[in-house]
Amino acid sequence: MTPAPPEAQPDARPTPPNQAPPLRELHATVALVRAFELAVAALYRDGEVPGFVHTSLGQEAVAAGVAAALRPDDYLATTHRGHGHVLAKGADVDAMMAELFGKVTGLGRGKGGSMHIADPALGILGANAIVGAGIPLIVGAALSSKQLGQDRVAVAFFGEGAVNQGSFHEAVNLAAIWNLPAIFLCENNLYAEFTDSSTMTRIGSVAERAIGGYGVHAATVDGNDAAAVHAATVDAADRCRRGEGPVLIEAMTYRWHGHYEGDGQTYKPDNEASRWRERDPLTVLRARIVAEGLGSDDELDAVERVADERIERAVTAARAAELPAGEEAYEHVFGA
Ligand SMILES: Cc1ncc(C[n+]2csc(CCOP(=O)(O)OP(=O)(O)O)c2C)c(N)n1
Repeated sequence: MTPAPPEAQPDARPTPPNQAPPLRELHATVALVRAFELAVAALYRDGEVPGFVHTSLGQEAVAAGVAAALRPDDYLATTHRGHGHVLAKGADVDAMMAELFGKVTGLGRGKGGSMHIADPALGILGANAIVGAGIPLIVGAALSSKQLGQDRVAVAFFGEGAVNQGSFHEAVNLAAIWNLPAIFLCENNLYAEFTDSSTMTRIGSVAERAIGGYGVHAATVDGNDAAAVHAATVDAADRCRRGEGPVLIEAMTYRWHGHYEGDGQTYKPDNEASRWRERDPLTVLRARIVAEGLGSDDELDAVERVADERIERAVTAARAAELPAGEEAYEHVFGA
């Protein structure tokens, strides 16, 4: 049995007036990621984007909520499903799209593709095709921040499937005993590849595992509510910057598409997807924005149109760009 989508709880945790979540900013980011992922799914289906792609459709609120709570100089590491995290942290949209096309104008000059996006200037230490590999990486970044006397925070995104990897346990334990400014951001979308994640461990709650196993502060949030994710991340980053050590956030969410584009999802029960789609991150945000008088449906439609047009421009530019020249096949393979 997989858990049902969380019920909407608009009044469960009233926001103090001086700390209102940036709802319009969150909406614009979710809209941008949604437009990017929809375009990528179609481009992959049509054979324009090579390799494998794993989209985050349905999970966009996590990327938006976390990124809006970070500073530009904070670190981030992500996974095979990391387009949204990287875009929300500020990666150039044209360079992201070109990278997926394998074009020389891409963030990695077209050599990394979807699963190896990085932009160190923005603190984006990389997407990673190896499940769990980004988690120790951010412990290193958090250690450097502490050693250098900076107050930069490092965030690792990972799925609940990665929590059964040794790298997760070693990394969380080390961050805990060294009191490092690390945020472990688990996007629990209920499935790891084609397997119901509840069949992989006796303890269903990742937050409980972090608290009981390693004594770190942990919280579970509605991952389809960008404002709730934002509030949890603001709290986690504050704790980290105050020197209180690492925090784990378990964001409950759902991926709308398959593990990879083209996966038929026959392993999911009937009606599960439709129930989660009722809690579409865009719908959740729009309802709150309209209810709080922060924007009208027409204004929000316009924001979503702008996002679509931005992605269309990125696709046009990526199509027109060149592939890397054959002579540079061995250049930029290792970072200095
Ligand atoms: C070390 C390692 N083992 C196995 C794989 C194959 N693999 C790719 S994604 C995946 C499941 C990941 O599930 P989860 O961490 O929950 O992330 P999600 O795909 O749900 O975002 C697996 C087993 C891999 N890439 N790396």
